[in-house]
Amino acid sequence: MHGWNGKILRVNLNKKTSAVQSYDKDFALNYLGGRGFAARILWDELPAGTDPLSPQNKLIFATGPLTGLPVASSGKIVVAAKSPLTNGYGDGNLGSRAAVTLRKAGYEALVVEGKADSPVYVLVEDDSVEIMDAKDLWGKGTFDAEDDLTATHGKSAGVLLIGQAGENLVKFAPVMSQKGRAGGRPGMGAVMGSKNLKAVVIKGTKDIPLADPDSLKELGKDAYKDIKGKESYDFWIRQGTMQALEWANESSCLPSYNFREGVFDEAKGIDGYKVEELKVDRRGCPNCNMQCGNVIKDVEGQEAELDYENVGLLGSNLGIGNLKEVALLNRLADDWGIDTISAGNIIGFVMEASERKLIPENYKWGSVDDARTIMEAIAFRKGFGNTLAEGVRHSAATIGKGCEKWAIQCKGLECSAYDCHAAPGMALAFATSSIGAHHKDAWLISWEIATDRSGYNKEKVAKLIELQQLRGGVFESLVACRLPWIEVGFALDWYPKFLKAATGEDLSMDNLKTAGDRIYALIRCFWKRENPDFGRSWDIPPERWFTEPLTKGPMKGTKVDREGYTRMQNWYYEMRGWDSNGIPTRKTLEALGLADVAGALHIA
Ligand code: PTT
Ligand code: SF4
Repeated sequence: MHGWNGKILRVNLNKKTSAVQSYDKDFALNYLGGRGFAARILWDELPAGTDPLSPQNKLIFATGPLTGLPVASSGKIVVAAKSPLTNGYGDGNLGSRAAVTLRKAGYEALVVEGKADSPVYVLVEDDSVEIMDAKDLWGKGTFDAEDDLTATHGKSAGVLLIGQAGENLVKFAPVMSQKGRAGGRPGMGAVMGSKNLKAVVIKGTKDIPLADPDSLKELGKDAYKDIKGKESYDFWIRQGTMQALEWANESSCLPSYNFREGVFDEAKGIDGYKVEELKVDRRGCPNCNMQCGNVIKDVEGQEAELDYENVGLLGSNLGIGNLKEVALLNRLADDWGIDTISAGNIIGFVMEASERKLIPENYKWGSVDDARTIMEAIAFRKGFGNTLAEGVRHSAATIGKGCEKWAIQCKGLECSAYDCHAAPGMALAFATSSIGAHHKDAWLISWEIATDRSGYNKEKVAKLIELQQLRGGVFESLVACRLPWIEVGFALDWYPKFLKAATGEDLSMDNLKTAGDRIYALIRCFWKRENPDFGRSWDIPPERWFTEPLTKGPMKGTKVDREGYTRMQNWYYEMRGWDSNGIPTRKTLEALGLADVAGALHIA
């Protein structure tokens, strides 16, 4: 096989063993890599009803046929497991040297199962696999722990690790790398912690087998040149994802005060231009020539890497208009290994609960000290932080008194930084995303705002499905960063060309989209198998967006129309070939080569 190594590395922490498993071309073509591999492995191997924090859960690090190649932004890796936050499928995608070194060690994926008796890390050096003692690393933040591991194993080693939040099983702890790359929002870091696994360190020196290495090299060079020549490239380099902040505020979708509003009076203090003023460095993922990690110094003079989502949730959503204060919260989240989106969402929820006097603590909007106190309580599970560490859905259910209506989540995952009072299509995108309310599968909102923002129509639903195929299916499985395509207009037709040179296979965009549909349907079935009552009532966005209109900004008075939303939800199921309860039909599953999955779920 070319393009794929054809090997998955298995490590069992109970038995202290490792093994290499081969897979064939059919598996590669049907599931591509990354999310596709992870979803199939979890479906095939997890006994139904597995406790996500038990040794039986499997933690999967998976790359794809483009990972690590000298082509645009290919230094990414998917981390997946059954989620302890949502009880469904969970994954995330982070940039890390480990993405490249895993492929160079000869594997597409590493699957970790079992639980070590005491803290360990896994060391992979090509064919050698060792389970190493990590007692001295346990309890350390990700910054110090990664420095220690790099000092021991050298700078060429890729490191994936957790902070104290993952050790403490905070249910929205992601896996971290390179002091500012985070992936696996629905608690992949907690799954790692539950296995007593502090880190994975990977060194690889082999060549990835390629069908046509010369063409790939040429294509890669041309592609990097193409990206650099794009009109929007220079502005991207200046602001990166932070350029979205001005747009979000002007478009009234910047979450403010726990997603009550879509505009923030102090937006100028935390926007992309402010970043330009304060920027001291730029970082990013391997193999990328449009690196987007903006580094500034926080209020304590320490470096922190900022992205739009982080600033939306830890800034405007908390009423904080000082970027250096936001950077402090961002740095602490990176060091403790806690997801910035869920953390900012939950802190906003707590500030609102305090304002409404539903909890005894007196927290104030705009106070970085209060936000820090709450985040620390979560990361270390102190006091009420122990409840908050279970996620906003659980916290709202614990407090009761109607606050579930303003717990801003879908399927248990906290919404990322787009207020949807005036974006019904994006509300549906959050509600139907495969991991809970995350924008990665379908960032419909920019298209929606630029077209028919207030419409409830089939065109919107069709666009949503297309984005889910491309973003949630293709990019998550190839595995490559999608930002060259989305942010600077790098054409999609480069990807089949890269694949042809790497694998020798003619895979058109339509083939890839079908693989995307297969992966989406499989993940949907995984949710159903793990949650027997799973169905259309799980695809509903937060109540606040239906019932509390915006009170200011250009979209003042707007809220989501429930009937219009239901119509779009119905069209969505029809277009996907799912039944009216949102479950893929047998016909759809068979057409995607998933008859066995239909059988396992007894779908007639
Ligand atoms: C992603 C989510 C995002 S999406 C952001 S900012 W964004 C948050 N970043 C966090 C962070 O930082 N620290 C922290 N402690 N928690 C964080 N949680 C949040 O995690 C990220 C970029 C970005 S920046 C985005 S949009 C794109 N995401 C991609 C994706 O999902 N798939 C893909 N094929 N390419 C992507 N490219 C872009 O990557 P999750 P990263 Mg992240 C400090 O993983 O779980 O999907 O959550 O990977 O290396 O940090 O790059 O405005
Ligand atoms: Fe990483 Fe940003 Fe480059 Fe994507 S554009 S690969 S997120 S540095």
